[in-house]
Amino acid sequence: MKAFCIKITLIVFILTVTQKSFAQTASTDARYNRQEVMITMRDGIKLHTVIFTPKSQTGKLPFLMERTPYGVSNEPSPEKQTYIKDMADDGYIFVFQDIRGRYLSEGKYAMMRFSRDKNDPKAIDESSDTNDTIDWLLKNIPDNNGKVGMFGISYDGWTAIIAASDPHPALKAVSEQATPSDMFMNDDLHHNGAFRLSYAFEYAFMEEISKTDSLYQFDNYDTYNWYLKLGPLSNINKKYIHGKLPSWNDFTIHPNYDAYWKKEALTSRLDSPKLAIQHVSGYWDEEDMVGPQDAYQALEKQDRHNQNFIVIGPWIHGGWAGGDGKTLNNLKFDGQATAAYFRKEIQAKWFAWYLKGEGDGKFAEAISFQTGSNQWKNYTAWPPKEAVTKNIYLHANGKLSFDKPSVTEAKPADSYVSDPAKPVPYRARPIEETYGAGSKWYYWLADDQRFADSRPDVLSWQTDTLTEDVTVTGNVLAKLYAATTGTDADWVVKLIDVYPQQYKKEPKMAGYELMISSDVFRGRFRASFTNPAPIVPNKVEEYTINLHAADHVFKKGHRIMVQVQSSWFPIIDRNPQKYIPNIFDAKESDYQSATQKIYHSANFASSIVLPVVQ
Ligand code: PG9
Repeated sequence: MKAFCIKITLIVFILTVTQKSFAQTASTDARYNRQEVMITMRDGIKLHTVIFTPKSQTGKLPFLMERTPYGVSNEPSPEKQTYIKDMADDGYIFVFQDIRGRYLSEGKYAMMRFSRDKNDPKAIDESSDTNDTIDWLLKNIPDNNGKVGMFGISYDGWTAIIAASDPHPALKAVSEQATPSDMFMNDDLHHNGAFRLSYAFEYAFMEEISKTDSLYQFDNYDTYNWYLKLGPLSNINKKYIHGKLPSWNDFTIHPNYDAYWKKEALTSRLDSPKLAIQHVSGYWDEEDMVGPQDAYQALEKQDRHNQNFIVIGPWIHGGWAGGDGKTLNNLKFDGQATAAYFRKEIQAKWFAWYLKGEGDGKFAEAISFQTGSNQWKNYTAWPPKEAVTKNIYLHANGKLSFDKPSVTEAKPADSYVSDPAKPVPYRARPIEETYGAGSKWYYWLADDQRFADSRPDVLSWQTDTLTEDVTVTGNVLAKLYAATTGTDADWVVKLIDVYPQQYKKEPKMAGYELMISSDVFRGRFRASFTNPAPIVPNKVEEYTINLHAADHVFKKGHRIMVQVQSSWFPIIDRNPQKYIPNIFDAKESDYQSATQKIYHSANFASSIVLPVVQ
């Protein structure tokens, strides 16, 4: 998605306005000429494309292209779009295209279409559509310099990176931003095999019920109630959708990490960087935080010509595309305009070098905005090699410390009852429809976790007040030793920065519990994501959970906290807690309460593995 703000505008817009016909719609003061064309693909299907050329173009210019499922008819002139204004000021030929089967493009849509069989000359996929479009542009748009760049956020980032996997020779630079990489392991549809119910259902409905985006009409404003009343997942088709959403049907028959998900994943589609690639990720991206980190790692192994770069900042999904980025919900970054800086100093300069040869061509391998210290940092590798892993351990009485539990630990474990009839909400209720009016979806990863920590089914451990800063830069892991009375369980682990209870600098943040990294793990997948297995009741198992990248300074005077719980509803579907081979087939009676035990003994020392920079 281009940006969360664009997504809101887009949805409001599409709900109220019908598509306009092809017309020259540039306002008189626009600095770009606009044309709308239908470009014919190799199989005869025509794709709707909007092209902007600068009115005062003097020399030859490169193309900058974005391909999207979200509709391009209403694309304003580039210099009026905050996201690309700096590049519009530099001068490019901008191209926006509706992908196959969406909005005004012909053909059939497939969500994250599989790669084509290259032995079949008639086969198509997103990269062949891109290549056919580039062929057409080079021949038909005068005064181009023969070079193309692609950019885009989320789905649009995915179309860009897919184009880079099988690139047209003219494609020279791709900035994929918040692309999903593996929909079973991270990103929009699942996390570590746990199904992202509300997102998957609402997104599939939005994209597949019609060619233009439309929202599901919930009869309950608080969708927590709607999903709870839904009961077993099979009721989505039985009661509401009746098999009309192809993706939903696929989710129900692919509950494990099988060939379907592996084939879709970027890691199976990317080999080496064949052109310059920039990956952009947000530390608080509620949709596709991990995708760019994964795609970067996958390509980095083969990056022989130093063409693979990563940028990570303090942003929600697409948060760098609009506004100045001086704040993130309640957080403030000491006046640093992180989004505006990205657009001008990173994105625009990077494209200017690779498409026009302007600038010095010096780009750091990894650029990160470190929160807490609120400073941009350049690293020679991501994760940075200078970080040293240090475990921070859970203890009895809610304590957390860098000391390992000893044999004299007061109590070996803490426990709670996880009841699927009363799952822990993932954000404070009411939980509005994901993209519904007034939805607080966009910021939920940065919400104050105090709404959850008083529940009896959420456990917390915290350090004493820190006497010095603790800087965490790199990938965070949780090592949990846990047992359940059930035969399946979800484990949600959150690493939290607790602000001082008296916080004069920003009184609204006093005592704030800010998630720095978090994730969920579905217990059945502890040995294999492909072949799940029941958990043996009451047996202590070790779970290693990737909590992904962080670059954060826990400041002196703050505390570090860890929370553990077994539901995150309805973003994650309820685990029945009784092993059912396919949870999409579970019956109401299969959902049962379970007692969960989290261990912190000398033998079973649960901890968070932190990459600490001294
Ligand atoms: N997160 C969205 C998405 C991308 C790809 C597939 C499914 C969903 C998006 O914002 O585009």
